[in-house]
Amino acid sequence: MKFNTKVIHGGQHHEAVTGAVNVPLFLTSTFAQKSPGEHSGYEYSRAANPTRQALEDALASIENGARGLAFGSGLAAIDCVLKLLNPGDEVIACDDLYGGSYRMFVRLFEKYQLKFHFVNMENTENITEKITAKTKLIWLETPTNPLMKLIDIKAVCQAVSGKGILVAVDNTFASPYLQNPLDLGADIVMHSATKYIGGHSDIIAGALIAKTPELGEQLHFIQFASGAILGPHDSYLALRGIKTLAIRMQRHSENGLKVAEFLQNHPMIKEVIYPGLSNHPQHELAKSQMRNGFGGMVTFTFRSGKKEDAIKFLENLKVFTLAESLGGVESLANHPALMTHASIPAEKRAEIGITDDLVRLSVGIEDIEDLLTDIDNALKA
Ligand code: P1T
Repeated sequence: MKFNTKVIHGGQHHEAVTGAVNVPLFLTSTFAQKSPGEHSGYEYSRAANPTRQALEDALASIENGARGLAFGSGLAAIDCVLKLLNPGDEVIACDDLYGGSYRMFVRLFEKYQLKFHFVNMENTENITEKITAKTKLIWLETPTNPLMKLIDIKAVCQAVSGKGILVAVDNTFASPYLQNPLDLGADIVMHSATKYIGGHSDIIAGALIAKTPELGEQLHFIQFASGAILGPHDSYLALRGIKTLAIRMQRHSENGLKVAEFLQNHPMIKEVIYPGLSNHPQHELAKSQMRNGFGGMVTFTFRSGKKEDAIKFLENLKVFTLAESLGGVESLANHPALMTHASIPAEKRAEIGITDDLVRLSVGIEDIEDLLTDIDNALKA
């Protein structure tokens, strides 16, 4: 099955009793048993629920994995991966990543004696330098949030191959339409399904997709034992979102490129970071690692370098909404230093390049003329 078909049919089947074409909402916490331990395969909805199962099967299908798991948030999915580790284990993570992921690593898991090394993964050698016998997990985003750096998934997987180190890729920014990390050698894919998977900014949800059934089983055990599952209503909405993922991503990518090109030619703008621009430092890698386009996320800075200019721009947008999050059909704008990445200490932000004049746009699927006019007017203001 090809991708446009997979998003609609992958892992899906009609409901057994009535033939309902869409999976119903199974609003039940528990399932009747004939005799103790003798049940239909469903016993308690924390372990499995048919609506969530349908979403999980669709996730496994579109990421080419053995098993999908759906969580109550993206962070709950990351938390599940970290619980594969033991005290003393080491994680190498990319230095530019979602502020909440950084906060979880440093402020929650360091106290359970996990050690985190944050490195610039644009150069794979920076990873190999940090590998010790205790390294158990590589955690990366590509493109990264918010600096849109690209990391060569295949090269990273080759560099750690045979060392008993898992590679997990947060594929939130690309979505499975643009990139399938398991095909490039990764062991686990993670999504904030709040974003492109859901696609409509109406749920908080997370996903993991495991390459092998064994790893899927280990992750499912942690999910079952810790309890951070996605409820049936949100599972239904996420599954409904997946059906239009391909067509939405096409428009996000078309609009994203046009917004990036517009900003690049604007006299007030200093740098535009978008993997689809030929001057992106890893444009060649983007072309080989991603497919069908480069997505809807665009980051840029002001020629003046002034925080006030960024703030004024954000306050004057009318079609774009100033809000955290991304990946919905509507365009959003964000000031990472004050909003999504405020939990990263200022010195650290400065070190990696999240400056106070940096703006991140999540370009939606509206008419491009309206989006460009909105940006132009807000810049004039
Ligand atoms: O918000 P939640 O569903 O828990 O997902 C966390 C998360 C994980 N990984 C990436 C790459 C993310 O972007 C996020 C959430 N990000 C935002 C809310 C944001 O505006 O960047």
